[in-house]
This record gives sequence, C-alpha cells and structure tokens, in this order.
Amino acid sequence: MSATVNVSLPEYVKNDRFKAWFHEMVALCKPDNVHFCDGSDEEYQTLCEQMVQSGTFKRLNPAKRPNSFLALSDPSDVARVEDRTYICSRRKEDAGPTNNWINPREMRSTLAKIFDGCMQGRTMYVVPFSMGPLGSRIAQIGVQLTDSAYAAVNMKIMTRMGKKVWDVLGNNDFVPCMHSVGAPLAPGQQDVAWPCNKDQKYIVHFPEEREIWSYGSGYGGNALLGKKCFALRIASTMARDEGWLAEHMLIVGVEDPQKTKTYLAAAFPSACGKTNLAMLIPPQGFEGYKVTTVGDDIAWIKTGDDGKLYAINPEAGFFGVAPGTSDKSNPNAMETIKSNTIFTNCALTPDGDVWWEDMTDTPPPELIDWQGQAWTPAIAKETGRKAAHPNARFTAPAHQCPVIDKEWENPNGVPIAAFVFGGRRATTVPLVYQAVNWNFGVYLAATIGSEMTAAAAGTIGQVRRDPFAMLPFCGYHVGDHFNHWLQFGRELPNPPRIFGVNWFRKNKDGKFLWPGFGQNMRVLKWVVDRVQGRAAASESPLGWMPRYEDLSWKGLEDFSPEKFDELMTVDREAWKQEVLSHEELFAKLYDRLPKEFIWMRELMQSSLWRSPEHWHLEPERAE
Ligand code: TSX
Ligand code: MN
Repeated sequence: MSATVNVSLPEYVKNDRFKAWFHEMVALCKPDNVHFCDGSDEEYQTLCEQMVQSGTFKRLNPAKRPNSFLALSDPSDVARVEDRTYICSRRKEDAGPTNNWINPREMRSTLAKIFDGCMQGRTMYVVPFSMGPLGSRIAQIGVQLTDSAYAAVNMKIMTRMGKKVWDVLGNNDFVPCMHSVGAPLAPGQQDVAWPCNKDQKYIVHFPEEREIWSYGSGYGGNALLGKKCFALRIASTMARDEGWLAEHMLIVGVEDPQKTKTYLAAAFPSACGKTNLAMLIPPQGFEGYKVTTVGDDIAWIKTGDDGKLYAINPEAGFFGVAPGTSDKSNPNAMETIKSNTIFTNCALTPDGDVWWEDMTDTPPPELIDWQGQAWTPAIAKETGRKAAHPNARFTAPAHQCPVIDKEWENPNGVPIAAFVFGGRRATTVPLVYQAVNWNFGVYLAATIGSEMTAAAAGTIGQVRRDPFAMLPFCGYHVGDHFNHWLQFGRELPNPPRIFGVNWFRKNKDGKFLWPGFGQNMRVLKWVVDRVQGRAAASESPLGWMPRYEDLSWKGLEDFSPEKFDELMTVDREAWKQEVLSHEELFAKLYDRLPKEFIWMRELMQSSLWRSPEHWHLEPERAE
C-alpha cells in the first residue's frame, strides 16, 4: 500500500528534479516497496537470488556456466514491439513517416491512466545509469524507475549503473525513464515467472522533453531503457539538436602488423552479423593483424578540437542474439558469455547449461526448450519447434570479451577514420565499394537495406530499406537525419571515408559467393588501406572499387579472379532498377528529402547509362 511505502531517499540522492519526479511517480505507480540500486555486486547477487526463488531465473550449473542465469519469458513477450513504439513530438511532421506518432497530450493522459497503481504488490527499483564512461563529455545520464528486477540486473550489465552516478549527475539534468511490466498484484495474488501485460504495450518517447515511458513488456529492447529508447531514439534527437551523432553502429579497431590502429564504425540492419563483425578474428594469412571490439551496437560520436570524430560505445555489455552464435561463427562471443551472463529464452540442457540452434553441429539429445517443454531432435524434426527462441539473447559484460579494445572505456572516445554501411543483398550490390565523397556516402547509407527471406510474408527478394540501419531507432524525421549527416559533414575539415559492403551476394544457384566471417578481414584491410592512402581502386558508378589485385588473397588463394568478378559485378540494368527503387523511400519524405539526394541520384543514373558492364575490369586489369 502506498501509504506505508518507505520513500525516504538515500542521503546521497540530492538531485532536485529527480526528487520531485520520483515522488510523483511513486504516488502514481503505488509500489509496495522502493529499492534504490547502488550497483554493487552484492546487490546484483541478492536480486538474482531473489529471482531464482521467485522462478524468474534458473541458476545454471556453476561448473558449466558460473554465476549465470536463464530466464524464460512469457511466449508473447519475446521482442521489441515496433507497432507499439511511439514518438510523441508536438508536431506529427517531426516524427516523420517512419515512426508512429500520437499527440503528446493525448499520450500523457493515456499513460497517466495505465501507470496508475501499476506497481501495486511490487517493488520499484530506482536505477541510475550512465550511458558511456562516467563523466565522459560524450556520455549521458538517465534514471530508470522499474518494477522489474530482471530489468534492473540487466541494466547493471548493460550500463554503468549505481550509486556513483549520482555524484557525476549532481543537480544536472538526466533522462527520466519510466518502466513497468504493467502487471500489478492484488494482495495475496501469486506472481508469475515473467510478468508482463498481454493486452497493452506502450514504448513511448517524448523527444522534445527527453523522456521515456515503457509499459507492458519485460523484454530487453522494451525494458532496458538505456539501450534502444535512450541511446538511439532520444539520443539521436539530442545529437541532431546539439551537432553530434547517435548511431546504430558497431565500433572496431583494426591493428596492422606495424601496430597502426584504425577505428571503423559500421551500421547494418538486423540479421547481418554485427556482433560477429565487431569480434572478427583475422583469418590465416593475416598474421600480425588484430581486430578489437569497442562496441557491437551503438556509437555516440562527437567532433574533437582537432576536427576528427571521436566515438564511444555508450553501453557496458552485449545484449546479443544467441541462435547462430557458435565457436565457428564467433569464438570471441562464446568466450565472453562463459560466465556472469544472463540468458533469455535459450534452451536448457539436462546438465544445467544453455543451448540454442547452431551453437553446435549436432543438438543435444534432450533439452527443455524456451517454453519449458521437453525437446528432442526428433520432436523438432516432426514439429519444426525450435529449442531456443530465434530472438533468444545473452546479456554479458563487455570487459569479458577477449578482444575488447584497450581504449573501449576511454572517456574521450576513439578516433573514427571510416564509416561502413552494409545490408543483406542476394543480388546487385557488390562486396565492397567506397563512396566518392561524404555526400555520396550519406546517400549510400540512406539507401541501405536487406532482402527479406520471410517466405511466409511473401516478400522474398524484396528489399526493405533501412536507412542508416536506423529505421526503428530514429527519434525524429528520418529525412532530417539525412540532412543532419550532410550538415555534419560540411562542418568537418576532413570527413571520414564512407564504404558500402555486402557479405551476402549469391550466385545463380543460390550459393553465397563470399565466405564471410573472418574472411571479411580482407575487406576491412582494403578499407583501412584506402583510409591510410595505401590501397588502389578503380572508378565505378558506385564509387571506388578494389580490383582483384587490390585485395590480399593470402590464405585464400583458391578464390579466383572470375569468382571475384561475379562478386563485384555492377549490373547496369539491375542498378538502373535499384536507383529507381530508391524513390520509394524518398517519396515518403516529401520536402525533407535533401535536394542533394535528387542530384546524386541523377548523377548515378547518368553514369550507369554511359559505363561498361564490368567497370572494375577497365582498364587497369588489361595490363
Ligand atoms: O555474421 C555473419 N557475417 C559477418 C561476420 C563477421 N554471418 C552470419 C549471418 C548473420 C547473422 C554471415 N553469413 C556472413 C558474415 O559475413 N556471411 C554469411 C553467409 C554465409 C554463410 C555460410 C557460409 C558462407 C557464407 N558457409 C561457407 O562458406 C562454408
Ligand atoms: Mn541493434
């Protein structure tokens, strides 16, 4: 009962705006208890143990997976809910055609109703967190109020969370992040293992007030408000207003045998293997090269006094997709999640470990699947049921990554020399190409997309545009995002180079033309060498492309020039279609489409008419 709630603040909480907001939210949500998270390891252990007792967590076998837990969600609460995600700017036009918009006054009235008493029978956790190293000029502070202990312990891994945040915050501003699973408990009512609200979910952003309200879901992307909600949707708006970048990008360091380090930031739509690229292991033939991880999902980038761009990873952990992660696809991730990891919606082995599809070549003979049911390979064959949910996750501390970059917590960030944009394209798009300049790079980034393989949806071969891989994450009009990037580039004395990549091109038989994974190092080396002024290229209508001899084939000598040609072909007719199809996205943006885009499109069209079929063969290969 709210009357008996102990709402006395710890003496170290002195922020005036927080105090007022907190008392208001306690009065609204009416939790039974309030717990101020201090972020200590003891607190983490206590909360995890409580969740083991309540059935939310299963402690994994300490001999197999020390200090690790498995949570199985409600089957209806397994992913972000894009159709329930709102950008509530005052003007609808400012949310743009790619976001759901509701009038902020109307939304606030809805929220006031659904949050009223939503925490009855539960504890409200106060979770202060910093996105980015504490005190960094690029970092930002938020406070999440949540009735989910699951959210609180995940936030401990994913952010710099706890008591020390209050000292850095002082009486300055922060982003209020309100979260409830939307499942109040009547007196005496038994809780469930994964409380959520099956009928109502709201993931709401007030970009102008820099405020987040999330209701009805306990799932990561909906409940760990520092991540997608703050670090992308709210931060992208802050970045637009303040002249910096908040992007859906991994950050990697590439060290060459001379020990020169080049940092890249790369954006890909979902299901392109971003975490795998962030932790890439150079293949045979690349002795002396090293790839180090700064981040696998989000980059916050500011211009330094020297005019260079400096990026931080605002997160402190990895919230990665488990299925597909293996010793083959990503040994560094497998090492990262060996201990101190929270698994969600993975399958449980009889000896108390986790398993998911493609973790091993042969599945274990028996499992408990993500819905708590008995699972065997025979049952799977018969019913098609997956052991782990396809969106099953691991939450693991970044510092456990064996190749974490030594500068990953540098508050000044790491200097970004190039941006890479990719997509999942079976046809048309070559392995790698370099935009001729910043503006063409922005165009390239604005038009990336993936071909969906969802046969059920009847969309095979259809390209889904995902500009900057920010479609679900841009907190404002996506056309303004393009303009912001163009403007950002105008203000840089020597803007980073911009590259396009596609690991997923197929031949006529539907076979991947490129081995991908560690072999992508060959592409990264060319990118780095281009940036350092060490690699040649030839001109094409898409920009600069490597010839066969411009890539290193050491360790992959049987990859023939003919195969490379197939991988790099710029098919004139296909590209005329491709460029035309850009219009589909552009048309939605109306007057906010940068006029530069129209000119660039025309320029590309004209070069496609005039050029030969295989530009990269001409004339340099003739010698
Ligand atoms: O993550 C991937 N990357 C990036 C790695 C640094 N995946 C996994 C799918 C996305 C989640 C890839 N899948 C990549 C890739 O570069 N490429 C492919 C396609 C592919 C799949 C299997 C093979 C080759 C390519 N197998 C053999 O060649 C034997
Ligand atoms: Mn992501």
